[in-house]
Amino acid sequence: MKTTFKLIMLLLSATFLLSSCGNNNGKSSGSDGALRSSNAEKVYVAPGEHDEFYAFMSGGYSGNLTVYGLPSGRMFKEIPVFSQFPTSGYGYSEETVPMLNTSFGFVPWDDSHHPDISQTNGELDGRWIFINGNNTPRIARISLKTFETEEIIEVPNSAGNHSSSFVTENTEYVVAGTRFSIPVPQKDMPISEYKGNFKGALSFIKVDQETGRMAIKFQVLMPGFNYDLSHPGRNKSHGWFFFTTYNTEEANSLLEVNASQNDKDFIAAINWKKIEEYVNNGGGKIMPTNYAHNVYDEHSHSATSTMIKEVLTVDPTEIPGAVYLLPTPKSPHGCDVDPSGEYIIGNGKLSADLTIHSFTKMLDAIENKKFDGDAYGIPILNFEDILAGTVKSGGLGPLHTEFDDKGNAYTTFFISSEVVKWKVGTWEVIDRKPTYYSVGHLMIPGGNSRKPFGKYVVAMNKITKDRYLPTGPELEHSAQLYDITGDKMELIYDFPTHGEPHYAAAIPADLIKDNSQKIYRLDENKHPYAVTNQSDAKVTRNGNEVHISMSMIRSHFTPDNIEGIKVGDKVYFHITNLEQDFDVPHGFAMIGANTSEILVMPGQTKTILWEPKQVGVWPFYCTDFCSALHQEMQGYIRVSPKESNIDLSWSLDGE
Ligand code: RUQ
Ligand code: CUA
Repeated sequence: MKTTFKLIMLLLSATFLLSSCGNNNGKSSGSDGALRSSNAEKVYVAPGEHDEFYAFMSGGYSGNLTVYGLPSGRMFKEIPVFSQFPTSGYGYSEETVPMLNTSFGFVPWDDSHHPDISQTNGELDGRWIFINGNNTPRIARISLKTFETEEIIEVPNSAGNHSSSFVTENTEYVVAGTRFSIPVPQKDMPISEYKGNFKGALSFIKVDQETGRMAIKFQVLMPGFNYDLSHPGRNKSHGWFFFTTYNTEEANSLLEVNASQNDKDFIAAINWKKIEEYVNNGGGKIMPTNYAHNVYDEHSHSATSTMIKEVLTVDPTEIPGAVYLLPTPKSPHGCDVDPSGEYIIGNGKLSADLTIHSFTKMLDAIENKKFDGDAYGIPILNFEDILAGTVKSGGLGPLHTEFDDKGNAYTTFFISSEVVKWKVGTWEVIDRKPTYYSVGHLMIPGGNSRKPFGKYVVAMNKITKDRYLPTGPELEHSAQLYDITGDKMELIYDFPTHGEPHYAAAIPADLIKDNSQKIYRLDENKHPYAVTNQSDAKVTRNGNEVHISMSMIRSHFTPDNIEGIKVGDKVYFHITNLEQDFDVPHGFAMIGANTSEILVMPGQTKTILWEPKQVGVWPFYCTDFCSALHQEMQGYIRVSPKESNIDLSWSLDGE
């Protein structure tokens, strides 16, 4: 106990040391190539030219997902996922409010962590990207055709949905594992009775190959450890999924000490194919629960939220051969599998070395029962019998490993603030480069697949300090781009990132860009209040609810004068953008609106609620500079007292 505590203190002080002496590091990178002028060419994307890769970075506490180009580091878009986004009206417009519905009610934010791109045969296919909501456990699916969030499913029996949202080789499943173990089902009980009584749910969410629709197929109820990160098996290990665990001590207080006692935690190896077969044959137990499934329809431009009342759970001890525990030193974080599927890497963040397990040896150890006891009935494999090797890097705090296409691996070391390149199979260290500062995760395009594109590595750093002009106490995080085409890595670029990118995924632009949607077709618009022809614009009243079906086109609204609205009304503006040209959105802003503005894409209909509070004549206008006459794109609403009997009327140019 004492030694562990000392080790932690040592590691912590090392972090402080690095971050504080880091202040002159910005200038010391000359030998690392940051100042070499030829590097400028490597990241320079000339005006009008396109980047080679799309990079998707999680937003962390922003709850969203940001899209960048590589190598330029230019940010293209923030995709709203778990958080309200007044820029477009996501989470405010009537159509998108259901996207943020949960069993806890409307939750308009989250902490988004780990994006992963869909795969076919273990290769990136550019259909969808998934990301987890960490706080209120959810998984989102985003279309890479529209770059919009299409679906969010809540994950019951889960808390701190962290070992998520990684996909299997053919996107059969997107997997979500709980970080915190909890009582399952939830109940009122003393916290001190955690040990032996809480459970960790690992959820396997089936993805429909045509539509992408998600449905929880089963949850594996594991012992009450913390499940940190996960990766699918691939190639020969396809059919398995691997999860790092920590707090195998099952401590419920002062985890920084009490969850660092065991010399080894585990990687949990789950044979999901076996469990799938088991549940397909009627295995498992249906448990009553309550969780939201929210789906956005591209044609009605509207989301619906459905509450689901049960989930299928499985007890891993009842399925022989389904789950094993691989001892792994010391509170591992990243759980990574190399492109061949043979090596499973546990990045023990409190250790110096990196432990690599062999999948072949794992199967052999299972076959020959080389066990070292069990945990709650789950066999623990004997460490020596499954060990493939160790990378003795001399770094501190290994966190996450990705791979290139030449048999090399790249590991971040948080405490020693560096990226270490090593050879898969010989475990020798080839190169190491500092990061500025305190790198968390790293990303190689396709790094979590059979086919990585080993041209760049992006390091996502936790601490920015002096890398950019100061912006007060709050700074954006910093990413660093390394060229990894040579033997030695070369730092070639720094760029700020939005929120806190915990993780990222990138894909060659060619796999997405030609499929990217340009407009929504008006003739496919199925929104109940769509106005596809401006002569159909109208205003209707139902009690104190007023529905305005309005259209917009360069550069007017139809109607643009409305009378007969009263204080106390609930006014719904249903606005259709009649444009059918790429990149001609119009916006809509109403004075005193307690919601947000909305941005309406060509062919789309969106609705915003306005509750007029004051008598008068109030203007609205277009918020997106859409033409030379954009400033003319405006209108008026007359608001009369509650008891007035002025009839509803609307017009455009007196008609
Ligand atoms: S992740 S660094 Cu390691 Cu969810 Cu944050
Ligand atoms: Cu429409 Cu500005």
